[in-house]
Amino acid sequence: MHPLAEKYLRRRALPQFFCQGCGDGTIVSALMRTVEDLGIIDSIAFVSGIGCSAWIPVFVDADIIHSMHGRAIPVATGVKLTDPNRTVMVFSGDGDCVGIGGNHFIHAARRNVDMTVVMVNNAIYGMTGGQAAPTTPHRGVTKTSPLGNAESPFDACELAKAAGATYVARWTTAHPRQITTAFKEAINHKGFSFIEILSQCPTQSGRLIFGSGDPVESFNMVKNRAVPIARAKNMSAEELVGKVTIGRLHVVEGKPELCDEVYALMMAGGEGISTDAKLMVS
Ligand SMILES: Cc1ncc(C[n+]2csc(CCOP(=O)(O)OP(=O)(O)O)c2C)c(N)n1
Ligand SMILES: [Mg+2]
Repeated sequence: MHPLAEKYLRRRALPQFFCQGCGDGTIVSALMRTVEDLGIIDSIAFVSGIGCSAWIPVFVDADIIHSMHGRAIPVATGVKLTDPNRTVMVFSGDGDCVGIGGNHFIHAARRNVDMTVVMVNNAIYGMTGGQAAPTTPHRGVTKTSPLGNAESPFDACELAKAAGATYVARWTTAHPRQITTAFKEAINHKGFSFIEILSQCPTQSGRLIFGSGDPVESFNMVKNRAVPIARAKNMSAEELVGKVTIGRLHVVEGKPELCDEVYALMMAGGEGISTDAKLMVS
């Protein structure tokens, strides 16, 4: 067994249940490396919703709440507010995060809660058998869009930025080292950090949307869609059709963070801190 797995794998959660060729295993491995490098196994709290990707942190033997579909972020907000010294990290699928959980997602970004949300985007509801998600490409064939998806997908990173997230990055499962770096940057960033990871799902989106259930082909399709932001800047709109930009997309420092604000207001008890909303309008 790999030394990191030897050290951090939650053995009582075995056997793992990811399909052959699923990208989620790569993310488990990046997470173990992150926990090791930052030495945070005892101070991290994972929160996840329901879905295949919600199982990622279950295989790391740290504190975890495996909560409800779409509700990981409010549960994580509660953990952070009651225990602000915790490193709080949420793992969710695309359906979990921007489908049923979309409203929680935008408000956590607006509040700038100090947590890291990882959204594994496989472009589909994987666990429940391949229904269309808000990330399914236009005209993509799924179990609930057999004639092709009539809707257009969200760009979750743009959504996070617009809602107020202060760290936003996107990588793919073909970038395990960059995922690890992004995890570390996001954890060390004060505020709401969002990382989207494009991942292959040979069983559902590979087979239904992208035309191949072969793990290697599914992986290569994800990899080939990705264009680093520096290169994308020199590409035309036509060249970028069907491509997705990857990299560290957005960082803002210094925006007030929710826990700091709440505790400062509580400690001041109404003294010394202006609560005049007119002063806050810039
Ligand atoms: C309130 C609620 N609605 C629906 C479900 C059924 N359900 C479980 S997982 C899931 C979708 C999972 O898709 P996603 O979040 O993209 O994760 P993936 O399995 O693709 O990693 C759904 C609809 C549920 N468990 N609870
Ligand atoms: Mg999904």
